[in-house]
Amino acid sequence: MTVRIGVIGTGAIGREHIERVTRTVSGARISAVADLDTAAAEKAAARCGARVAASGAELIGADDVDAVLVASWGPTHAEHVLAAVAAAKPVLCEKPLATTVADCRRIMAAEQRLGRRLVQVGFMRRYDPGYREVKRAVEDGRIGRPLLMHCAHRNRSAPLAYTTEMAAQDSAVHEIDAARWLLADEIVSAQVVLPRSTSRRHPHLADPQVMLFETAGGVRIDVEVFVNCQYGYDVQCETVGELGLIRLPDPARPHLRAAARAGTEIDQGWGERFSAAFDAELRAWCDSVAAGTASGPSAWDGYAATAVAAATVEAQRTGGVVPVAVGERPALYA
Ligand code: NAD
Ligand code: ISE
Repeated sequence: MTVRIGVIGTGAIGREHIERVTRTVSGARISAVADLDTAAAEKAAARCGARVAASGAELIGADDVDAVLVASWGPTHAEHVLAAVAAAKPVLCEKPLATTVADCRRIMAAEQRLGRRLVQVGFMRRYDPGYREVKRAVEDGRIGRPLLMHCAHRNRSAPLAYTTEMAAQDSAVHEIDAARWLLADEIVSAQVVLPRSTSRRHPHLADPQVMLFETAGGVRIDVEVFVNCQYGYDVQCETVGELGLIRLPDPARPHLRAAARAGTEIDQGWGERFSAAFDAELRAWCDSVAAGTASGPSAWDGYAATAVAAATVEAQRTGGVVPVAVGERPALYA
C-alpha cells in the first residue's frame, strides 16, 4: 500500500519533508498540499506531482489523503491536529504540538475519546543516531544513575520575528523533549538566568539564555540557548552519571588539515545537522501509518514539552523557579 500524505504548510520544513517523502521514503507519496500562500503551495505541488488543496480543512477531509503532515506555524497546529483526529487520520505534527497547554489537553482528550493514538509529534532528535546511542548507554547503566545533564542549543542567527519566548517554545523545546526521553523522567521546575546579551542580536531579544530544569527524580539540567552564536548550528548534550558520562558526538565529518590548521567543519542549520534524523523519523512514521500502529513521540510528549516551555516563559518573566505539574499520564500513553 502506498500511503498518500497531505502536507499543510509548504515553508522551510514543509518543503524539506515533501522532498524527503518524494525522494527517500519508499511506500509513501505526497498527494496534496495546502498553504495560505497559494504560490508557495503551487510551487511545492509541482515539485512532487501533488494537487493543491483549498485549505488545511479540505486536505484533511479529502479521500486522496490517508495521513496528514502539519508543518504550518505553531499557533495553527492544534486546529489541524484536532481536525485530523476527528477524521480518524494519522497525523505527524511538527513541534510544538500546540502553543498552549489547554490545546494540548484538547488533543489528548480527542485521542482518548477515539481510544487510539493517531498523533506523532516532530521531535526528530529521538531518531538521531547520536541521541539514540546516548539513550542506550543511559538505559543499560553504562554511566550509572544519571545526576546531571549539560546541553547547548546554538543557532548561527535568528530572524527579526524570533522572540525571547521562542528560545523556550521553539528552540529549547527540543532539549526539553530529549531530556524527558533520555532520562525517562518528567521535568518539575524551570528557571531562566540571563547573562548580558550578544551585540549580534535584534534589540528585543534576550540572547543567550541559560535555562535550568529539575526532574521528578532530582536530575538537574542546564541548557544554553544561543541563537545568534554566529559560527554555526551546534547542539551539545552531556549526561553525567555516578560511573561516568556520555556526550553527544559531533556529526561525522572529514578531518581537514590545511592552511596551518587541523579541524572539521561545523553544520550551519538544522536541516544539515539532523538530516539523518529527519530521514529516520519520516520512514518510521510512514511505516507506522501503513501498519496502522502509532509510534514515536506522542501527544502526551507534546503536551509535557509545551507545559515545561510555558513554565520556562513564565520563569523568563519572573526570574523565579516555576513549578511544572504535568499530572498523571493517561493509560493510552503508557
Ligand atoms: P515557515 O514560515 O517557513 O513555513 C510555514 C508555512 O506555513 C508558511 O508557508 C505559511 O504560509 C504556512 N501556513 C501558516 N499557517 C497556515 C495554515 N493555517 N494553513 C496552511 N498554511 C499555513 O516556517 P517553518 O520554519 O517551516 O516552521 C514550520 C513549523 O515547523 C513550526 O512549527 C516550526 O517550529 C517547525 N520547525 C521544526 C524544525 C525542527 O527542527 N524539527 C525546524 C524548523 C521548523
Ligand atoms: C526551529 O524552529 C527548530 O526547530 C530548530 O531545530 C531550532 O534549532 C531553532 O532554534 C528553531 O527556531
